[in-house]
Amino acid sequence: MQSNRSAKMTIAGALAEKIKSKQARCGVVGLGYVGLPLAVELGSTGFPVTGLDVQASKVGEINAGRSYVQDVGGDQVNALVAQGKLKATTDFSVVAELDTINICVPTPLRKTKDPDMSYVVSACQEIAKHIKPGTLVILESTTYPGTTDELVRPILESGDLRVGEEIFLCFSPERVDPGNAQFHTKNIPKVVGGCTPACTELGVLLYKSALETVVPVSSTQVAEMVKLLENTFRMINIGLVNEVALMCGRMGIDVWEVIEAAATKPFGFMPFYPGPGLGGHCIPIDPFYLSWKSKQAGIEARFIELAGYINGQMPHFVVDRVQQALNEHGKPIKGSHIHIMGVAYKKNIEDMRESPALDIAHLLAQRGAKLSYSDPFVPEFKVDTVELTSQDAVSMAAVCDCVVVVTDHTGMPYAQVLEKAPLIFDTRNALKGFQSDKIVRL
Ligand code: SAJ
Repeated sequence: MQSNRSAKMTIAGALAEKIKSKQARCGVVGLGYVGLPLAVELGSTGFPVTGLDVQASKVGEINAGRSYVQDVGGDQVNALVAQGKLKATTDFSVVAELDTINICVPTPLRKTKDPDMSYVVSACQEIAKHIKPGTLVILESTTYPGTTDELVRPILESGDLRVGEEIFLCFSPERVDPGNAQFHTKNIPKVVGGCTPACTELGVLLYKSALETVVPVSSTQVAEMVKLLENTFRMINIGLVNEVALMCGRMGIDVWEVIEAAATKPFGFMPFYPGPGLGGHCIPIDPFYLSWKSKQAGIEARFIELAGYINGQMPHFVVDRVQQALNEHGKPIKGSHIHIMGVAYKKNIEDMRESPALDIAHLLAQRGAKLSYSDPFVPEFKVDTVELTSQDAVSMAAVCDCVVVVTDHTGMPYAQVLEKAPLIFDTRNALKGFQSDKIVRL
């Protein structure tokens, strides 16, 4: 009669063998900018992968061999689907046939700046209905420390399977940086921490099979906190440099020149740049997962709150400065034609989530400006209830009262715009190196 302990070792051991031999049937829940690249990476490594998503449209695209994620080539998806290495479904009953499941669903904030865990909870509830013994589950969605142990684990253990014995549970922060040509899923070091040592070992084994560098940590809480430190670090430093920009503006100092010179320090300094505000689905969101949890632990995260306030004020600051610049040209903002260059939340991507351009356009329209925009990555842009389409920047520069550079996509016709525009407000130093009294910089 096998001892209970050796039976559990057998379960973990059998799963380890499946992973080592690439026979493990991998599932990825949530096929967005994190899940789809991971599914493709696992499939390219040789694992049979099943993508799971609640959106039938995404499932249909993948099964038709097409990609809808900027950094994933349609040819990659098509090849994997043709080889039978990748398929997608909305049917969670397939979980019963899976050996590993990575959860990559959104973790947004509610309007009250509290974490919205609804996507994670519903994914885990679906998984719990069908999960079999010998399954490794890894949560990748950015979240507060304690989520995996306090929220996910109880849902997965709602049946008679126990984490660390019949099933295994880890947290591994996603570090996808959309549009980054140098770093992608395979070569970004992967941090992973499990509920038990056996969980961690299996998580490390899976990622080592597909990725270049794996960084095991001692717990799920450490892994959860790693990601929040990374992104809170960015958000606070962006807030700091935005505040320095406000100071320099008042003191008549060129903040861009200050940062460029400070960046010559070969140690102990890392340049961040002022901008029109904080966009994206990570940096404006993740730090508030940390401040929410730390408040529960009795610590006010004052740095986060203050940086959040400063970053949130930047669109208002930009609009005030535009109004001031127009005023110096004898033009009220009301009735002026303002052309916005670049509306995505950062350069060279198409993503509009939390883009500061949304706030800036709304505030300008609220003050009576007539708006147009150019963005090669964003063909349509809705300002309040008005649907705009991307226009040719040079033609617009010739007829507008002011151009506002909000997102500095590479390759936009800055020189020609400068030639034609009567006034340019540059929030990104996109016209670095150009000298003209038509340019007003943040
Ligand atoms: N921003 C500034 N000044 C800066 C840097 C950024 O105003 O110096 C603005 C951007 O314009 C954007 C927002 O902040 O509106 C966020 O920019 P980001 O460069 O942080 O880009 P994200 O949001 O795509 O962040 C992702 C993150 N990746 C993950 O969470 C896995 C972040 O951790 C990366 O460090 C970042 O990409 C990156 O370095 O590109």
